Amino acid sequence: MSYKVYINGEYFDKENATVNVYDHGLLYGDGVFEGMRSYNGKVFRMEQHMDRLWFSAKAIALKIPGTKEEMAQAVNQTLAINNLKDAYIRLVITRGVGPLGISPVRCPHPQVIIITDNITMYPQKCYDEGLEIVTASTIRTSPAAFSPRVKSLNYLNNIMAKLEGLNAGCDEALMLNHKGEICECTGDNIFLVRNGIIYTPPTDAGILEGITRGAVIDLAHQNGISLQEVPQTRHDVYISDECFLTGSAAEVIPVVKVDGREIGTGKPGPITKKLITLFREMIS
Ligand code: PXG
Repeated sequence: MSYKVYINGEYFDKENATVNVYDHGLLYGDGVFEGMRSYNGKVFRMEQHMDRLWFSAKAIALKIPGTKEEMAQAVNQTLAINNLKDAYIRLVITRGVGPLGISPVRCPHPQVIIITDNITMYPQKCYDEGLEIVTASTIRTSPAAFSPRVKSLNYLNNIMAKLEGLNAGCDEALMLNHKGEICECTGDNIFLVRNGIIYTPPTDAGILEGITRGAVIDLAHQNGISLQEVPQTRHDVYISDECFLTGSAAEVIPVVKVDGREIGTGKPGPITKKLITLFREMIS
């Protein structure tokens, strides 16, 4: 299916949706993005995605053209034009075209790109049986270097960790932070369960504050399940009863093995299953 792609207010067939090679998004990874989901024609937590996009842009001194409301409208219009109800949305803002050299000041026109497409999730088997992940030796970007809270077009750090995971025969890799604490996976946040309490690394562990992470925290609170945002180590992972990941693409997915060690019983646990059910109810 050839979906139409939005570029700066115009629609192009997928095959002709191109950017200029002088765009600093391509030359230097200078830009920000959001990965969103729509369920039954409604974008999940659209406002939060717009807020995060605007914060990311602000952090790199990039002025997004128009308002959040106009951007949300453009996303909805792109979905409608492509007749998509359940979709993956990639919203990209690049620094725009400018002369060679890293200075962003001579790139006067940021580019706004909205791609809507079908989503390829993990196979159902992964949700039923759980993922196996491995700790990567590539650490997450230190907040002292560049804040991981910015969803930037620079993903090489995570891509290197993803490669380590794939080379180890796993679907995902767990990244530690500069202090050796657990941080997140390459495109998902991580949660642990011990003695009925859910634990997840706090924002200042150097994570991306996932929208799905936020939804799971809300669900835990609403359903009387204790949840604490406190630093976690690999030791905490190994002695956990349950582990799961969250992300716009993966939603809520169990993890049953980390670094070759079984987590809990080696099967998706009851709290993970409960949250998967609650999350599916929330999006339906
Ligand atoms: N950590 C990182 C580093 C991410 O990139 C998440 C956590 C989860 O955040 P959300 O807001 O999605 O709950 C992400 C999200 C893709 C893709 O196309 C990547 C993400 C989300 C959706 C699609 O690879 N990353």
